[in-house]
Amino acid sequence: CSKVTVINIEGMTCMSCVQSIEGLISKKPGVKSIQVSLVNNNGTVQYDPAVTSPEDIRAAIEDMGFDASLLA
Ligand code: 9UX
Repeated sequence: CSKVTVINIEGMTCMSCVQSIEGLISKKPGVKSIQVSLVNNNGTVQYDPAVTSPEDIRAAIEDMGFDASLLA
């Protein structure tokens, strides 16, 4: 099964931020794909809800030093 969530990410200032988030989060179990946008300050994540959750992914991005929040 597969779901999509959009996570707001504040604090990204260069493309290396984008690449480090994509690189690390894409390796997280249950994450099928992630595409981060610097201009939109967000990340679109396709994930398996049996393995991970939007809150879990949000917390992982937060742990990298960014201010991440779930959209309503
Ligand atoms: Mo760029 Mo992002 O020098 O944490 S990698 S700001």
